[in-house]
Amino acid sequence: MARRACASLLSVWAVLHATAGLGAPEQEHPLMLWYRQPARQWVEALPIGNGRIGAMVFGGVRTERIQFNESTLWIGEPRDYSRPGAAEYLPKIRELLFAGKQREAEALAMEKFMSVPLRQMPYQPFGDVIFEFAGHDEPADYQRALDLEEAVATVRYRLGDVTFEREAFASAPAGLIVLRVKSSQPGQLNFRVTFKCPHSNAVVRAEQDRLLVLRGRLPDRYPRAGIIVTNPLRFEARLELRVEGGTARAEGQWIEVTNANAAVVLLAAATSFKNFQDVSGDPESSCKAALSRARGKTYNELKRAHVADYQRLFRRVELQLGGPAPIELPTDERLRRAPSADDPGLAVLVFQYGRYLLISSSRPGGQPANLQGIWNESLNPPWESKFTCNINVEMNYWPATVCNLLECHEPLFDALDELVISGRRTARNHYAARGWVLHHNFDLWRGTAPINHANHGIWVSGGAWLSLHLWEQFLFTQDKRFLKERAYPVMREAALFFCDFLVEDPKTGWLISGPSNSPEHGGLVMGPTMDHQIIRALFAACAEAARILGTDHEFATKLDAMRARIAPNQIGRHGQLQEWLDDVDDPKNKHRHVSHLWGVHPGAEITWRTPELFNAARQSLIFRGDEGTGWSIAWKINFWARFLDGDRAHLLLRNLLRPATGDQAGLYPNLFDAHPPFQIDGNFGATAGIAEMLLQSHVREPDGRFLIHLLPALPSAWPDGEVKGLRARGGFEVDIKWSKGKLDHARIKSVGGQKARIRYGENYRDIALKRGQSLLLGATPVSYTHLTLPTS
Ligand code: FUC
Repeated sequence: MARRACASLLSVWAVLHATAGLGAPEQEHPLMLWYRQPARQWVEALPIGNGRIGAMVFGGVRTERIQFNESTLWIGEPRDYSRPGAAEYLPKIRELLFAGKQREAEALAMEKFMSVPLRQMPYQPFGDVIFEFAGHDEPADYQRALDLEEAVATVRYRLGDVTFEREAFASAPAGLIVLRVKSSQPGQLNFRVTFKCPHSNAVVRAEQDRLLVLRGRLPDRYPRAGIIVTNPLRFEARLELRVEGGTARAEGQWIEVTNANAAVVLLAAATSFKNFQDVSGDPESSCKAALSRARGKTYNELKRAHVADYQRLFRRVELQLGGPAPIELPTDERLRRAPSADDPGLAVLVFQYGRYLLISSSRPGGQPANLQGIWNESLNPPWESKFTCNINVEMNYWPATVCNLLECHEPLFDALDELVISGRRTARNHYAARGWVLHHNFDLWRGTAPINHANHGIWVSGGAWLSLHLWEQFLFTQDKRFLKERAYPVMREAALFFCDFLVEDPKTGWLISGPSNSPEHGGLVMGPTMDHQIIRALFAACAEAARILGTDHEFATKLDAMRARIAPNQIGRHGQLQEWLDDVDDPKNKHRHVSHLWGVHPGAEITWRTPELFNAARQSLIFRGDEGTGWSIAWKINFWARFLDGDRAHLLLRNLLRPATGDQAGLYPNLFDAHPPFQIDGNFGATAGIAEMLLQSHVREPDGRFLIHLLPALPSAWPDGEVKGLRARGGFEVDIKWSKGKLDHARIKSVGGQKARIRYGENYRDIALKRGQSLLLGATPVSYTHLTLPTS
């Protein structure tokens, strides 16, 4: 679809460029970020990544900088952050909070209850590959681009009659970054290449004429939150050069290439990290192994394998929104224009960019996407570029399910297996509880204890929320083996923690959560609404999973009974959904977090089926306003979609599709989301939000069937369009085509073999499809045809 539509766009494009005399991008489709000048700052450079190694391509002419990361290079070492004996103070902290003495409770918690050390460790940059092209001073027809169809970054310019081209991609199958530099005429390519490294313990040497090595350790001693941290991690990068024509010569820290036609650079990078308890890996042999695997393969073979691997994931979903899509404009100019002229094509680009970024930063076997995905140039990144789990890391994974990238969810599940081990210690030491608990952040070392400050660090629902990601994966795939082997054990222990942790509120008799907080808002409290919504969802999911698996009958019954006693959602005096047990919300408060709406999204206990709570939640969102940090705006897109208000969701989307300024959320020139500063959650949240406007499947019928809601929040700005390959709960793949604001048809394919009810407007249709069967559905419930397609 995208390609067909592009053919006509492209001819327009070609004409425009011919008349304007501009250097037009050569690619064949509009899923591309492109620019007429090199990146001056990091947030203009273009990201590539294979899930483990990420790089930012600057596209400089005389000097090219490829700043790279490897996902396991972090300060610190295996350690237990929990504080033995903390649990002794839990009753006193609760007593103080019940007595209204929040300050005293926080002070006691700061002294006796927090993580050791108080902060977690930062993610680190690895190094830069620097190319110098002497004499490349006055380029003509300069253009750099990132092609989302192939996941390849390119740079092209002309010097006199010679055109120079560079291509860079991060290959998951090869485990390498691969670059090619080439000139259009033989013997014209002259450059030198080296590594730079921001860590003082690193050494760079050209060990052979075609081999550069960067070898290092992180600083021996690193002061952090009042303690000295030791850093046992070792790291190594190896750069292997293949030169076509010409010569290559090692010269100290540089390799010099003279009179070549083309050169291919293979970059391997690794650390000694094996898992959160073991740093005895050998980065040198990891790099050598990846390079030797690539040795028999030509550049074109490596590229073909990369493109095939990437497209297997990327091409599952296509989106087209009619209306203007000024692809003849470079992306930075287009972004500057977006606030004054709506650009649905930019929404498509941002939607697919989110999918691109998830594929590039989260692959099976690797680390989950952190606050910056995998891309970070700073020794001291914002919020340590950790895994913040009171919204951020969850938002990173919202597109994994609905946007059909289910494998990209796996690194999060691997991290969960480790967090269970660490979280059991924290449950025992801080709460004398069974099961496992995770507070509002984790790092490479899987810290689970409360960090930073009691007024926001003691938030107990990180593990519960993340466990629900396992459940969601099951809902989307209906894979019972996954449920049994991977999901249920983690969910069960997360629920077990809350069985021991919940306390009876002396005033109401309800079971409540506490000490905890409503994320980063209002300090340490008993009974924040968000916790109760999450715990209810976890208990319900866990009980349902036990029944599906035919296990833990009594435990499931106990969870049901406890769930019924948890403090309910309450409507307050301003008509709002209460954020806390008491009716103390301030309708003027514009705080970025809107945590008490968790039950609307990503939760599902407040829907159009519960109109009073639904309206109260909407009122709360209206009070909070349409601004916020990047992720906050992105969450609000999803909320408004769930409130079935497409135009308001679109308005929020436009608040994100604008240039970021010093303190205003938006997008940077490379379309990275600005909190500000850069934080990747907003990219992923926007992608999920666009999907949520077109398809929802969180509402269930009393018999457990999911309701697949077509075009629930279609904005008037997108009257015509088509989406293919979205996923729905219950195990479905959904294509939808619409025109003039109305459904043309939808195709629903079963991948899980469950029954479902379809909703479009006020039309409903029940379906029962076997695995692999599809149904073509028209705009009204009578106009449908039954198709049986071969199982793919
Ligand atoms: C949460 C948010 C901040 C920021 C940080 C990484 O603490 O409240 O806005 O996103 O995570």
